[in-house]
Amino acid sequence: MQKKNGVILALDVTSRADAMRVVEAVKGYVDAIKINWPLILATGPDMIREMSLVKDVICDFKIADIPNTNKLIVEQAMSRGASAVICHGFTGDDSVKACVDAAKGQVFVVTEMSHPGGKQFTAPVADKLAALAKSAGARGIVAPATRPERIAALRKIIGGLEIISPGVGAQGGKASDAIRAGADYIIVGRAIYDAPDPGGAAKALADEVKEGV
Ligand code: 3DU
Repeated sequence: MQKKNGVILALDVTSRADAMRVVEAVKGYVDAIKINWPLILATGPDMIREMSLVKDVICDFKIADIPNTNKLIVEQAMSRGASAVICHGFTGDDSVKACVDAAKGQVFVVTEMSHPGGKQFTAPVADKLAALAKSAGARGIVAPATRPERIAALRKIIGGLEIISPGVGAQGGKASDAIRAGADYIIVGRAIYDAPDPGGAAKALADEVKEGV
């Protein structure tokens, strides 16, 4: 994934037709497509390959298991064309390192989650999760656009690692706030794929990211 627009599409639609329609409209304004369980369960894992022919794919499987299972999941995702994966860090350093090894470093570790419940269990340990991402050799972290001040705090811990940031739009966060706080990319789903004009919505977000820098 090379930064051009600073926008990652969260493609949480549940049909191949919707996936194709949205990707066709937005592909000029996003740098990667993030695929999560809804799309995979609805259309099958070959969707990873199909999307990877259009854009870099990040498999957001929130991988959270013992090291061997993590390794097997990551190998399946990467062999189908994923460029990167997202894993949880609360499973500990051996589990995260298993993902990092299997993905050759192309791993983003979830820290503080962006929804209200993210404050309950993930926020109190987010600094430690960010430090773990760094020590395990991950590419970056996932940090909440709904709390830009937390992006800034986590940036201090991870130094030059990348921050990808969900929570813009439907969850109430603002793209420019997240970027100004230190995010490299925003992750956006509903505010793009539910928009009457997904291409226009993605372009507006890419413009906002540029202005926010
Ligand atoms: O709220 P949206 O529709 O823009 O989607 C956000 C996406 O990012 C969605 O795929 C969700 O699973 C993911 N995500 C978060 O929303 C919050 C996190 O802390 C981590 C991932």
